[in-house]
Amino acid sequence: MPQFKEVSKQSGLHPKPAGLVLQYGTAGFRTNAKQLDHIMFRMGLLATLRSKKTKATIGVMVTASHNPEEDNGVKLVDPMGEMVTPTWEGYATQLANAEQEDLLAALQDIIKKEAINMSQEANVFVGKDTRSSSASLSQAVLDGVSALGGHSKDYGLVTTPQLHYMVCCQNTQCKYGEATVEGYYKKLCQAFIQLTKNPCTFYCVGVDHLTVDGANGIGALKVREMESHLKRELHISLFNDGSKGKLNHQCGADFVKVQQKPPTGIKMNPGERCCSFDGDADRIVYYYADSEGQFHLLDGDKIATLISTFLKELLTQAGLDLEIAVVQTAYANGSSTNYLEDTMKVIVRCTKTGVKHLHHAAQEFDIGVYFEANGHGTVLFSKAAEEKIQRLAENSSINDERKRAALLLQNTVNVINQTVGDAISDMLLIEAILAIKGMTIQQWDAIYSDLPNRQLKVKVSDRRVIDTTDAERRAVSPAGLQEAIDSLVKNYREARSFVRPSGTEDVVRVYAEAETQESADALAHDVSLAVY
Ligand code: 16G
Repeated sequence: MPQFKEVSKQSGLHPKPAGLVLQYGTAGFRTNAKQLDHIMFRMGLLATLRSKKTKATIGVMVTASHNPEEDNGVKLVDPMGEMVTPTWEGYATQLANAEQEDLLAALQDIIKKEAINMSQEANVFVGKDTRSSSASLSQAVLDGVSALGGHSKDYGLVTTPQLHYMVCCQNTQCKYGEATVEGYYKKLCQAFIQLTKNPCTFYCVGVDHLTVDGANGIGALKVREMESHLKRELHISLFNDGSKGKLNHQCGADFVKVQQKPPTGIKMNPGERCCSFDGDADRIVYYYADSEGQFHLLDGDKIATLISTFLKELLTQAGLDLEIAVVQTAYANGSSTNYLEDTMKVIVRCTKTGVKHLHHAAQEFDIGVYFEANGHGTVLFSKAAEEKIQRLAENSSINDERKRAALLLQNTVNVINQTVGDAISDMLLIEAILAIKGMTIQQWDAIYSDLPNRQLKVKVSDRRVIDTTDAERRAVSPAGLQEAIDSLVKNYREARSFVRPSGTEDVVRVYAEAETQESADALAHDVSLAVY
């Protein structure tokens, strides 16, 4: 095949270090940036094949999310903006690990297995985060695409969810929106402005101000870009905007969630809402300090509760019979699950960690709200649900209450990036909900009280010896581990604990929750020793 000559030639410029083995993990490849040049080139090749196979535009995002600045990574985005399918994750690993001389054979193997028509046109969208390594690595992706004769569009610096959005817009012939960054801001901000034009907005509760920690990453840049579209409807004080600090260092959503403390580099006034993005702006957590200076975290579980409560109320007011569910993972705080099931009476599902699992489960409902406790999440509306909402919003013969609810639902659909968790979109939605409900962050926090919890990581010689079941809530191997955890849990009240091998780091993660912080800490410690 003529393209193969070019692949051979170009791959010589992006050689694989002999013997290096990397795995397409929970969210793509992720490791020290120095090891990634050949991976990027090959992901350019793979995205081109995937595009030929699906006859659609495919996305490639160069980012390592919340990892340190020295790392980088790459994620592939499928036609509707979702994560690439597991079979192709397998191909990604296969292609990444083929030694230099076996690369063409590995490519041919995929082409054969998938019966790819090589004369089919291919289109790939490429985006990157602000890491210093991202420029040359995204060039390597572009080289891979052109080596196989594909067309590429380089979006340059974008958040991960923005790239997912562009891919979806392109493949829906712009039904989902315009495939430009401007189009993204316009769609989300217009919906936000419509939502908050309600008479009782922030101004009547005196909290129109939001502090944002941009994690010194791409999200900060994009919040700045978006501000003019918000028409001063939301006043944002942006910290950790990349002008001084290091990406994700002592800041960002992952730091705040795991450390359960505020990021450095921000100014927190008592009672004021603050939020942190992660390094590629696909996660968000909220927090505030009370008048005694005590820190309060509102994580993905609190966000899911706020959003699902709001949607459920609107569905009732609109008189729409749509099934709503919340999808969580094992990390969801026990109090959130109890509140959702017992008080809110919504369906709750638990899946394995990783966005693709939650996204998939959420697709089974009319409205699926999915959030990981770490702040990654969004809301999915089925096509039928969107159509029902649309029809009601256009119906002129319904009463004012139903009409108002239908219009709010319609604008809620438009403010949400349904392709993937999106810190910017989630932030606008949360701000709008608080405004509409005239709710302070303290009132939101008081919906339920989190059970104290602790997360630890344990370094072991081989984390793969741990295998789990029941959405990672129980260990099936090594033998005896689950029994040991069960007996440790019995020592504490309202306790729960689980272990799972990380999909992004060479560690085992331990989670524990219990009635008091001391008990949660002690249980996590005990369980770590059982793993070790
Ligand atoms: C990745 C996942 C995130 C998950 C985390 C778990 C995506 C886009 N991101 O960041 O959802 O919570 O991995 O990491 O899927 P772990 O396996 O190391 O605990």
